[in-house]
Amino acid sequence: MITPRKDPSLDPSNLQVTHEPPADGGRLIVLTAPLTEAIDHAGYFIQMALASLPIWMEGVINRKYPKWREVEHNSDGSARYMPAGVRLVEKSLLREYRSDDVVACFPDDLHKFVGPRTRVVAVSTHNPLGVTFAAGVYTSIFGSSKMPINSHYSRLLFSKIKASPYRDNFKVIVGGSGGWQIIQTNLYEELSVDCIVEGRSESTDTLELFRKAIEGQELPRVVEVKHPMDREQILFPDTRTTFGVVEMTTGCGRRCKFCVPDLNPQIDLPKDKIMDAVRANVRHGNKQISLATEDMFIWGQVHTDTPFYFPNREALVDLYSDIVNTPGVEQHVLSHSTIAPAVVDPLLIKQLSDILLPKSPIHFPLLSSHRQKKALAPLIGLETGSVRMAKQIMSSKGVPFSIEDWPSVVLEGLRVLNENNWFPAMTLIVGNPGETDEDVMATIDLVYEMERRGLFAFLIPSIFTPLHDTRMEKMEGVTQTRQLTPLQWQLMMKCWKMNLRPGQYSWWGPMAWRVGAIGMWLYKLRRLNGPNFTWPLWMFSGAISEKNLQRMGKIYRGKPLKVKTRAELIASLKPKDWQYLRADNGDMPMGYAPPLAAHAASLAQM
Ligand code: B12
Ligand code: SF4
Repeated sequence: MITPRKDPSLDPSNLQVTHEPPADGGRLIVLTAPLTEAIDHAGYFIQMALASLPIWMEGVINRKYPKWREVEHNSDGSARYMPAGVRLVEKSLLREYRSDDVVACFPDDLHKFVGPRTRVVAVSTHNPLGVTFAAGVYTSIFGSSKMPINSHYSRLLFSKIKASPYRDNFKVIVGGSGGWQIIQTNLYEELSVDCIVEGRSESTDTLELFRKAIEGQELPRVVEVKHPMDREQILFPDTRTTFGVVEMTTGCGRRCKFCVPDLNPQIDLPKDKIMDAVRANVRHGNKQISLATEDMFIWGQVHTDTPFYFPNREALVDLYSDIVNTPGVEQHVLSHSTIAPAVVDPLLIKQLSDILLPKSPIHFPLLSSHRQKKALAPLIGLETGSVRMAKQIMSSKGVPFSIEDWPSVVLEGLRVLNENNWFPAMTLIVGNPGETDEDVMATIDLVYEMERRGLFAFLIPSIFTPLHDTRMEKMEGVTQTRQLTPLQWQLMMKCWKMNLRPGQYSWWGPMAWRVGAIGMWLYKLRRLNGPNFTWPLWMFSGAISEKNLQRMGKIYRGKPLKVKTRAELIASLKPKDWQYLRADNGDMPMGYAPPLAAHAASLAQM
């Protein structure tokens, strides 16, 4: 858990700047989000870095992106763009309130809209305290000041609201995927929050809550609102969203025990509404679009006669090509996916690459074979290389393949992806409850096997975090970096070493890295992270070769894995699933007969 430090810049009494009250008395309902979650600058990675780096490293971001704090406004001072969550709250409220009662603004502009007339300030937040996967880990590895940059800015927002001279007149309602963090840390008073909403704003319960707040009634601390059960009830933004985020699906269906979004119903949203929201973004000045999903490959295959894990190739190709061909869309980025579909339908990956690569803003010059060196980088969960662990926490992660074959599914899927210039960011969970040294060694084996095969994914190890409401909510894994075993540290450092491979081809790269890593260790990290961290860091720095470190008994070098080929994986499928395979991918199982309709069509062509 992140321990908040006392920072005078967050003290509301230091923030009580006197402004003229808004001429119109302020808006009835003011919506906002932390600056670091609202910015639409420099692509996804900046926000991920803001969530993962401690506040004392903010200078790194400032140097790399000197303009990251510059945001765009509409003529009335409201925000030109806001995270999709804010836009949907706005849209939900506009079903009941007039447009001049509701406004969405950046934190620095709150004083322009919060006035004596304001009754609700509603905050949408993704990750206010940095206690989710990955975000907390890196700050705690790096720091005496453990607060991630994003948490600092979230707290700054709450301090500004707390310092408002009209604070007694309005209620503060918080929602979004990070609201649970405030519930769990019980920071209501400190952050000056009255109520947290768990669930989607479309719900009539949310409207009821706002009504109560406007009437000045006491609000419960937590309100759980229902998730819409069908696609028609989900609203879409008709103004600009941060990074052009438009929802594509809710839920997932693979049922991993640690997962929050999987708790939502599996819904794929209608294409016409997605396209309207894409056009609305473009109309309001956005050039980038990203479809938010847990697994892009289920779209078009939810509640059809085919199991969702056999992707609907035609539907996906049609959707994505219409999006990238929408006039005004100059950039498109992928959000989340799973890896098994790449093994199931490699031709789908190829066709999507042909459509999506030209509009991808991501360039990997040392990895991509695309003529402009473009790449696609969805976020994919690898989580563990241990079949024993995978069975416990995510037994359906690789369907239609058996979880026994999980390492092969990962390696084969990554091969297909890399061949098509997809270089995914893959998350790994370290310190799962009950994780043994053998489990960690199995994951290390998988990572070394990737290296041996020349496969590339940006590996993001994070420490197990029991997320609210999941089936692992009550479980505890590793809680501090000092508790990590030498093998767990080694896995984390090996991932980072592999990630830096494409950046190390200059003569000075490895040298700078060695000196930097060891200097940092001498200066700070050895005290923070304890003795188990020492040898993995030497391995990471490359100052002593891995071979020598293994000889010295300081690290475990993964052993070669016996991996199934795609043909062997396909052959392992249950015969009842053969009907969903696409023959044009090849590798069909022995005894496969094409489905009758296709067979008849091919005969007719003869
Ligand atoms: C797109 C996305 C991103 C993008 C863009 C984020 C942005 N600022 O717009 C990027 C890649 C930058 C990103 C980064 C991160 N993300 Co993210 N992201 C998503 C994703 C795929 C979609 C989010 C989205 O816009 N959904 C659509 C909107 C409409 O949904 P929503 O925000 O939940 O809003 C609904 C409700 O929550 C509610 N609501 C929202 N706000 C409010 C406010 C009020 C007052 C009320 C009443 C209701 C309400 O109503 C809305 C619907 O009507 C989700 C997964 C998902 N499917 O939700 C993960 C997800 C939200 N991200 C997650 C994480 C962990 C991160 C990172 C910490 C990852 C990292 N380590 O770097 C960072 C944090 C970034 C930061 N600044 O701190 C987790 C959050 C886990 C948690 N908090 O418990 C999720 C759930 C993914 C996951 N499977 O774990 N992310
Ligand atoms: S595959 Fe990903 S989104 Fe789906 S249930 Fe597992 S962790 Fe959740």
